[in-house]
Amino acid sequence: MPEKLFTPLTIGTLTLSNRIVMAPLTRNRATPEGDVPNALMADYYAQRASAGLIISEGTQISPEGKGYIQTPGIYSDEQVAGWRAITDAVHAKGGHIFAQLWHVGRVSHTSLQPEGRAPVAPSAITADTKVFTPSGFADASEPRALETSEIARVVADYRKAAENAKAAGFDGVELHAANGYLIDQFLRDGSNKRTDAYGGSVENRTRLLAEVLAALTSVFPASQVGVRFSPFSKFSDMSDSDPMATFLAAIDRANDAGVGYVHMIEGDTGNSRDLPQGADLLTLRKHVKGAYLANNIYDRASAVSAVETGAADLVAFGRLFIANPDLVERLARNAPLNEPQPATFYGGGAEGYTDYPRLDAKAA
Ligand code: 8OZ
Repeated sequence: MPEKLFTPLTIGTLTLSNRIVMAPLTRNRATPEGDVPNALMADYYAQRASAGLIISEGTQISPEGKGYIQTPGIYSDEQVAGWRAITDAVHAKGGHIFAQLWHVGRVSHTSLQPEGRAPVAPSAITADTKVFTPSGFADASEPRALETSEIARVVADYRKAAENAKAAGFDGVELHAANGYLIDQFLRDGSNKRTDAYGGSVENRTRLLAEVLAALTSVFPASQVGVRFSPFSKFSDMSDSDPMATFLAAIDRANDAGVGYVHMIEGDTGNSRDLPQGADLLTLRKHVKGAYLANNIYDRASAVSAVETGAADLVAFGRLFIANPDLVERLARNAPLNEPQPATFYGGGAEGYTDYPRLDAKAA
């Protein structure tokens, strides 16, 4: 009997061939002119198509949603055509792929924004974090607080991006509501000091999340929409006075929308699985009505165990998928893994991207 991690999972009408998910991973290899997904990216994703589900790298829903150079977008016709070649390549290998819809909010720089404008955010509070600009790493710029009247336009940008994802052949979309980007900035009270219907109470701070999920589920069946949270992550200068209350309410919004899965970054993104006092993952996990996708520093043993015990339905791997295109086969055979090379994570070409060897190539 294979461990449950290696068995199929059906979500709505989609049957994933196993419970191993390729996490969304920013790699900064889109074409610099127009942030267009390209053939190199198609090769990279197709190499990883044996994942039960691939979640694309964050793809900005609008020019305003961009916070780093060479991240792909999903608002122009060229971008949709570029993504279409990628989803075709993944489907040809029997895989499934969702688009991660991304708006960075305040985690941006004037040099990356249309007409050099200030990035937008719930409140005019600068994030103490770095972004990657055309001239290298820079401090995030001071943002401008969105007017209440502008929020409908932001929601419409998300809806349009979901329509584009559908046109590009994606099997679904994941809303990036984690890691200190726009939706997360609204959720947590360290970054949201608004006094309108989108700030203050937990109900108000989760309102944008609910409106965006409603928009996405008007385009895709709700089971083909996921949402990613990072309740305890400090990444990009984030904080909340009561993360359990905030994220139980956020999960309520996800449940109300009927999403297919909730993707939880358990701990501090990419750094540690330590949790603050009072944090309890099992309580969050039990609150999720759809599938629960766990992420953050899993290895084979902890992933097998999480799915076996029901602590997770699916487990996402990031760095291990960077270094092992055939991660599913390697984990299934308990084979040795390639080591990820951080120097080539962000930007560059094929090196450290599409040239990690497969097991069979090594044997040959
Ligand atoms: C690392 C570098 C740039 C962006 C995230 C989209 O943390 C990111 C990201 C990660 O969600």
